[in-house]
Amino acid sequence: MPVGKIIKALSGFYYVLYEGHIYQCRGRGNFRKKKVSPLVGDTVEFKAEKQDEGYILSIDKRKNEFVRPPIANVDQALIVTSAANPEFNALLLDRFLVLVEAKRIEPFVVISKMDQLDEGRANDMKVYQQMYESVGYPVILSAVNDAESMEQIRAHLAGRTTVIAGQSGVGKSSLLNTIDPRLSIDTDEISKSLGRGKHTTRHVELYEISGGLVADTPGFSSLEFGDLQLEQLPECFPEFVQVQDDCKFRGCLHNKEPKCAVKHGVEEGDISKQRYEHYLQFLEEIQNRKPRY
Ligand SMILES: Nc1nc2c(ncn2[C@@H]2O[C@H](COP(=O)(O)OP(=O)(O)O)[C@@H](O)[C@H]2O)c(=O)[nH]1
Ligand SMILES: [Mg+2]
Ligand SMILES: [Zn+2]
Repeated sequence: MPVGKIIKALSGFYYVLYEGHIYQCRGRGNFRKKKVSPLVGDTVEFKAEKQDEGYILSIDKRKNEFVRPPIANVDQALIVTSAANPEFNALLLDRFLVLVEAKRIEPFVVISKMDQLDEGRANDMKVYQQMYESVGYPVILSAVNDAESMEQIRAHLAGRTTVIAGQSGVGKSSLLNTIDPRLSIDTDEISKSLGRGKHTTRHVELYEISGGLVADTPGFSSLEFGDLQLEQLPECFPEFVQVQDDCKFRGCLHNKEPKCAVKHGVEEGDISKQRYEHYLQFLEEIQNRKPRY
């Protein structure tokens, strides 16, 4: 049986990519009894006599899976945040990074719309770039009219399955369309002229870009930490993980504890004070979360 990849799910059909062709399939088989339903990103065994009359027979074991957006087998997340319109927001960026780290997927960051900044503000973004890269996150400063930045992003997408996260309006769809004009994904501009309102990206679909697959999803629709446990939060900051063995207490939350290596790192300027402040804010948010039963 051929083994392909689900690149789109719509109205009860699954679209399976196999050797450059797309097969429209329905679900059928063992997974139904096991109450597993196919997800975009699944590797599946299928059978198709015709291209529009296929059946999915089994689903391969998933590397990971997500509910919002509904997708499986993600290798990395591209977090897009804009330098302007909407204004750069480091707190929101750190929130996305935590959510992605918590899912154990590798993030990389694009700061878009750099063409809208004057030199002074552009330099501020370079300082952010250096800081995040020292944490271990690749950062690309981009603009759709800056071909070199588009090429860098394309190189990052090659050969892997990527989800794109980021606030509405930061330029996610524009970026993909620029990298590969064949995609013609709806962007804000287009949807406005069609009078369809702002929320243009509705279903999850994987697009082929330079040998990789990319999902332009509505992003992480929930930016809440949901079921993230308090103890997990420090693990979502790689620069904390690097020094945590030097904290006096095991399981140090780097908050009120004495002899904390993270706080020491902040004082010494080795760890970004702003990232640490955001961490404390997230910690408080999780601590104040209403218990769920
Ligand atoms: N100046 C500038 N505008 C951009 C850039 N990228 C996107 N935009 C504009 O930002 C708006 C939102 O873009 P869109 O791709 O729909 O954002 P999405 O909601 O993240 O998919 C549109 O009006 C785009 O033309 C960029 O690099 N520079
Ligand atoms: Mg979009
Ligand atoms: Zn500590």
